[in-house]
Amino acid sequence: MRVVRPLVASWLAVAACASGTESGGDSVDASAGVDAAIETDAAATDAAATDAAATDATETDAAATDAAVTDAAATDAAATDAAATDATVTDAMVTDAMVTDAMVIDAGCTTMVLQRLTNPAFDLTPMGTGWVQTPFNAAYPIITDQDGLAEHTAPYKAWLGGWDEPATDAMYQDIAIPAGTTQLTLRGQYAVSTSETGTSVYDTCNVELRNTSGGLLQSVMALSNRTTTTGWTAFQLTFSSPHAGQTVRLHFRSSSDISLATAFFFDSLALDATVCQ
Ligand SMILES: [Ca+2]
Ligand SMILES: [Ca+2]
Repeated sequence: MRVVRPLVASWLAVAACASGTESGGDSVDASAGVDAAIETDAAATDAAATDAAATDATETDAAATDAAVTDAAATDAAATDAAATDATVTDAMVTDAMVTDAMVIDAGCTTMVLQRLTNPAFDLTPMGTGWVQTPFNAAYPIITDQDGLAEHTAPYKAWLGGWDEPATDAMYQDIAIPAGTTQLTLRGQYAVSTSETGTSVYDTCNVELRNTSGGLLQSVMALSNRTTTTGWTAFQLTFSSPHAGQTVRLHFRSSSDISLATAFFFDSLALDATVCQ
């Protein structure tokens, strides 16, 4: 059976209050030292002016030498280009790409963050809108307002697990990621409570980004009876690829062993695609 425990009563939020103390320092009047420095600089400037003529002559010679070196280098570069025709063509192609990027930047674009999940906080009616659910027991849909933990956002949350028998709960949603997406981030709230007391993993819940064939793209969270929380806990993950123009699947799956339930809760999700338009 699904075990409903008084989770909230045991999860007391602790309000931490940080305080800081400003620290100050004494200022130092260094005006006397400045006066001395100015006098010293005046003497040094006179000396520098005397040396200026000689320095100019030296610099002129150096400039002539540099010009000669530059000519030689240019000649070498021309010979190299002529010999390596393929390399020159490749360089030109790379340059074109860089110019195109620069033109996009010059033209300007507006960076927009688009939340792509349907019913991200699970609160739309009818209950479960936008999500494909495979509950262990149809009488206990995963998206629910049943007791166990007060919703982070009312009236509904997702609840996987909580079974004291072998059971699997799963749900997912397929999401079209816009072309031009430069960053893809999942954020939200989760909570884990367990009746297990041992140090081994008995009950698990995995959150994964998959392709629409079920193949793993990237793991989001691997939760278990060993990763309990003290109430709702924020999480955020920026995926290693933005998956621009692809359809991806956000997938949740819990697995319970034969006894001692572990419950996994999720709420107030958002899948943010950052797009430059
Ligand atoms: Ca909610
Ligand atoms: Ca268990």
